[in-house]
Amino acid sequence: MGSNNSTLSKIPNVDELMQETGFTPAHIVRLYDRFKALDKDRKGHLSPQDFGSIKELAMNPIGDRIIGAFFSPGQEAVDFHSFVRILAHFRPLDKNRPRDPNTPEPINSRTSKLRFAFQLYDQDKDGKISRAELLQVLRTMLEMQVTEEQLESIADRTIQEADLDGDSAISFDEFRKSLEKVNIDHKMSIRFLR
Ligand SMILES: [Ca+2]
Ligand SMILES: [Ca+2]
Repeated sequence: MGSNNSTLSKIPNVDELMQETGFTPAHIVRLYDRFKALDKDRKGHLSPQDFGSIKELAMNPIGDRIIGAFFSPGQEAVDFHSFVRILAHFRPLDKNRPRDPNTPEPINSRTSKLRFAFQLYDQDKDGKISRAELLQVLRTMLEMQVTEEQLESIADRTIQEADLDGDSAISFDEFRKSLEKVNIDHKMSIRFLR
């Protein structure tokens, strides 16, 4: 624990960060080591290229989009705190912890996780997944396995099933309802934290 403490003391506002994300001191230390290892030229922040060496992302068909989620529009650097906040979306739900209704929604709540997944689809950030946006994701995920015609029919069927207000796009609310029974932790099992 001694070396953990000396690592933690290097991180500004580490207590707030742990409270906000729910990560334990041991998690934070591991993430800090991971961050430093990714930051090969010791810039103190990560660029999109630094993420290229994460094997789980390189092999993930929508890895580029996940990497994109770490960066705000026009931004090319992510510091340690933002890095940890994004990764907190991948932390399993706290099933047994009672939630104080006066505290803000935890980052790893089901709703936050769904919102994170939703924005991976909604690339123009207009709050809706259009048919074109859905097609783009499907095309990357199912590359080579299906014909363009089959892709389009999967996209149309998906929208038809999820679209409740008939605007031929999927809003966040419709997205959430259509995923009501899916185990979101399983869907988001990117194992950064091993
Ligand atoms: Ca959109
Ligand atoms: Ca709709």
